[in-house]
Amino acid sequence: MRRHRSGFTLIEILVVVGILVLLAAVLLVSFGGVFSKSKQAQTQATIETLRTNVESYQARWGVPPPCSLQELGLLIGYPALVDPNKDNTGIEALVLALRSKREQGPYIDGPLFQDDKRRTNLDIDTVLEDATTPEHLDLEDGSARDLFEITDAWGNPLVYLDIKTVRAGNYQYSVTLADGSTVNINATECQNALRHPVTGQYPTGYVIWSFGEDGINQYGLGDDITSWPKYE
Ligand SMILES: [Ca+2]
Ligand SMILES: [Ca+2]
Ligand SMILES: [Ca+2]
Repeated sequence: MRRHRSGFTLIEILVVVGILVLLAAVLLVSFGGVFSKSKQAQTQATIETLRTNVESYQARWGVPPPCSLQELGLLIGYPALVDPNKDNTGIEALVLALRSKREQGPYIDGPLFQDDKRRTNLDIDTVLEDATTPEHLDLEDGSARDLFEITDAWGNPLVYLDIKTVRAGNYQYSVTLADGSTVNINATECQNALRHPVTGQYPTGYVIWSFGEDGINQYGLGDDITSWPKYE
């Protein structure tokens, strides 16, 4: 007489578990992809907002904001403005320039600047304590003297350079990342990467880029996210 079979055999259970594990892996991978894509899109949107802000500034001043705090200080009638360090210097100058109320400013997008997920001060620096800051710089109470950066969706500061400075190649610029480490922007490597591989032309006016998901600076190549049309 055949024994009545009850429940599942070990093989059957293993097969079912295997299928479930496979399904979970597929779901995880596809959700991971969606998540990373949304961070890329978010970062691209932040750069686009900044681009719009820079265009408004440029329409009033004739040139994009300088990427040096000293140069910005001279331009906006605040010669006491000096760079306390070389960390995040370009994006700090950009934020400060876009916050200026001069010539129909401020130019920076309010929500972008007020969103603490995208506004940080990773190198914890400030404008000189003893300097009398001009009213048009709009340095509000509390965070008044912080030299802010705008970050990408992974928490790393965006890089900002005006093309005049890129061409001259005599600047010092390092980036403090979200994990506290610091990487240098190499002026020559930057020139090589920013020039179009066929025409040799630089992007017009200025560049803003994010290091992308890998957090590694590729000067706008690889997975970096850029304000100019990518070369690859
Ligand atoms: Ca700094
Ligand atoms: Ca800073
Ligand atoms: Ca990268």
